[in-house]
Amino acid sequence: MTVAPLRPYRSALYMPGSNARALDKAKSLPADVVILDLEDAVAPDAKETARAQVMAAVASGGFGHRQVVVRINALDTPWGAADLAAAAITKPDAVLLPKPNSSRDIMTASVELRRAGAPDSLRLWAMVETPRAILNLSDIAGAATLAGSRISCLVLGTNDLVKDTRAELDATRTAALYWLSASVTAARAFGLTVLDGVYNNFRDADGLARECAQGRMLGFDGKTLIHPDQIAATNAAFSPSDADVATARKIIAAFDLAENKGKGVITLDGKMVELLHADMARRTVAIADAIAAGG
Ligand code: 1VU
Repeated sequence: MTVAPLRPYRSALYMPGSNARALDKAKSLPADVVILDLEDAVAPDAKETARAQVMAAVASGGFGHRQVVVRINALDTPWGAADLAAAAITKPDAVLLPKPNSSRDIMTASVELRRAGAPDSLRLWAMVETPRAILNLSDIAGAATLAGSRISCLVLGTNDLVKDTRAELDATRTAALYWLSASVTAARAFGLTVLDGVYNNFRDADGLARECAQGRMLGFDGKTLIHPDQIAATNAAFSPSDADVATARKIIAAFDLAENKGKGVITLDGKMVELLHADMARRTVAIADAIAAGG
């Protein structure tokens, strides 16, 4: 099973692979992840140009702390196989696979990546964007237990889920809560990172803040984005606050006291604190340190 390394995944910005200007910006924007898109953001007649542009951008490097992810076209489209083969030799940090419905789809892409010469370090990220994927979340995330699966992250595709289920999302996203929570649970069960879907109304800062807060409460590591203006608020929402970090350090320090050595539960500021809270506190501090170090 893959255990995702402790690093921030607060903001993951999609950028159309056909938009050279957007790709140029990828190296300077403060996103933790850039997703160079060959799929939905690229029109059919621009697919080949986009692939060439994206691979040239990846090959040129210079992304600093940012994780570089290439979203390929699905393997049953005319472009998917060539996208995958190009990514395998260009070596982004990960390939994002659209519309997998089962662990079999994950393993097919993993095997194809190996055949195409991808290094073992190249990860596979999976979109969760079909009703069948929701029904099969345990199987998809459970691919992490299979040798060579490469899977390390689930990415919610809420727009596609809305289309396929005919649900309607309001500000509360009530209709999506089952998809969102089930995806977080599946990711955690198998040690994967998990990212919330996009907020389409990119001029609406209040709506984005509300959705980020909700995503964080549901347990997501971060959120996928469509516009650079969404990055700062999303980074803030998914960063531990100063108060969170101070509390975490206090819990760690309390368990480190000689009188608390060997104890499973202590009282701190009138509250019960267990060893599991110390584990959570260490994670909070480690993420805060990683953010402070630039990712
Ligand atoms: O000021 P400049 O001209 O230098 O730059 C523009 C624009 O190019 C840039 N920009 C971006 N740069 C990088 N990545 C982006 N995603 C991005 N979006 C814009 O920012 C400057 C200001 O742009 P703007 O405010 O004038 O916005 P536009 O009207 O140019 O673009 C708006 C859209 C929504 C079209 C654009 O943001 C975009 O294409 N976003 C990404 C869409 C996408 O990738 N969709 C597919 C993934 S979502 C999905 O599939 C759900 C699972």
